[in-house]
Amino acid sequence: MLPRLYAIIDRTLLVVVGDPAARVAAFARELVKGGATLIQYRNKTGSGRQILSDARELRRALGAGVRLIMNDRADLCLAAGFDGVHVGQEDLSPEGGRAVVGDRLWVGVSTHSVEQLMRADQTAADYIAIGPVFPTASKQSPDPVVGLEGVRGARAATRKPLVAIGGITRVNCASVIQAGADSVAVISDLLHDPANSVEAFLRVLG
Ligand code: 3NM
Repeated sequence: MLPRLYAIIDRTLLVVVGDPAARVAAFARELVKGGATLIQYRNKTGSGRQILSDARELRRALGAGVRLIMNDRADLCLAAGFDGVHVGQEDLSPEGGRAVVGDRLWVGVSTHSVEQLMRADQTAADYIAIGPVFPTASKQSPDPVVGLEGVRGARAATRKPLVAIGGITRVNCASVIQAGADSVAVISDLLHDPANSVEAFLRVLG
């Protein structure tokens, strides 16, 4: 169900010159050119208006072949015609997200310990993320790193598709898959030269 690479666009980490929605869409097109098929849009600081504007442009630019996931905002997932919503421990619950987006779209949930993961396993979530696997500079106040040991523990505790996140690079991604993750979610190691970076990840991940 999940591709090996789950690309995340964090709006606050993109250098935006000119039309911001066009810049976000151009970056996403590069990811797709490299082979990305699953992309999350993440924007923890922008207004609803800004998020929707970026998201609609993404949907328009990428077409139906790419699965687009909205971070946190189930309402804007629907408004932009996205394919799913991803919620964190402090966002809507997976059931709350499901109530908004319905049964057809995906709901994903972030967890940061095996205890949280076991709770998430009992919810309506379609997939579960565990992290941070390694230290990360892309998230404010990240939880303690869970390491590859945390990924192994997560794998043992759920049969749902498992996404690993946090500090994952072309260099360490194979070890994360080996530890049991179905997919790796990546922000910073895609920022520079996105098309070639995605290609390099996919070469390693197969
Ligand atoms: N969530 P990078 S770590 C958005 O632990 C996010 O749930 C995390 O970015 C979690 O690939 C993280 O640059 C940041 O480390 C991932």
